[in-house]
Amino acid sequence: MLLAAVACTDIKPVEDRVGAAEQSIAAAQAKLTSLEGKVGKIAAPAGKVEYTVRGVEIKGATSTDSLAAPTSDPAKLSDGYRYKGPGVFEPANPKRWEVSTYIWTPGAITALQGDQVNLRIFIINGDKHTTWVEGPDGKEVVKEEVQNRGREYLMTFTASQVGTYKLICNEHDPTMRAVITALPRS
Ligand SMILES: [Cu+2]
Repeated sequence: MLLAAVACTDIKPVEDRVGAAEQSIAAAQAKLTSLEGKVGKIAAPAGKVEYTVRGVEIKGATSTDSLAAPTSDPAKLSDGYRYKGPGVFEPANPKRWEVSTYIWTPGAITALQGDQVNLRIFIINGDKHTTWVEGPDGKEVVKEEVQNRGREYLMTFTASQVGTYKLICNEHDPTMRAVITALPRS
């Protein structure tokens, strides 16, 4: 009898600990079940995205020996194109003709709604670009500023609206226009 009483006394604390452990496991399982219901539904926190954008001029030239000059002036197709016809700008090389345009590269950027978007802009070609950012609603979200060759500029805005923001250079629009698409966060 004495032996049995000792055994019961020893087992009781163990049973208590097992019971406590079972309660902890049950609580953890309940927590896990509640979290599983939220998987894929938790929006990522708003962040900061930064892109380096370059202002560049791209050119294409040939000779009338290879290809006749265009019959309509490319500069009249859009404000964004430049054209140097045969002999007009290069008398010493009368057969050469050239087309060019200014662009931003990259020209398409993606962000999530609520992100702070930093555009770190470096001007490689062109002495002067008057640059600003337009929001999806057509309103100015970054004030217009003059940007010069060889300088770096930081344009910052919060993409509070879903839709397309535009980085625009007045002098070389519409070709010098980059789009920043703000997607819904979840
Ligand atoms: Cu420009």
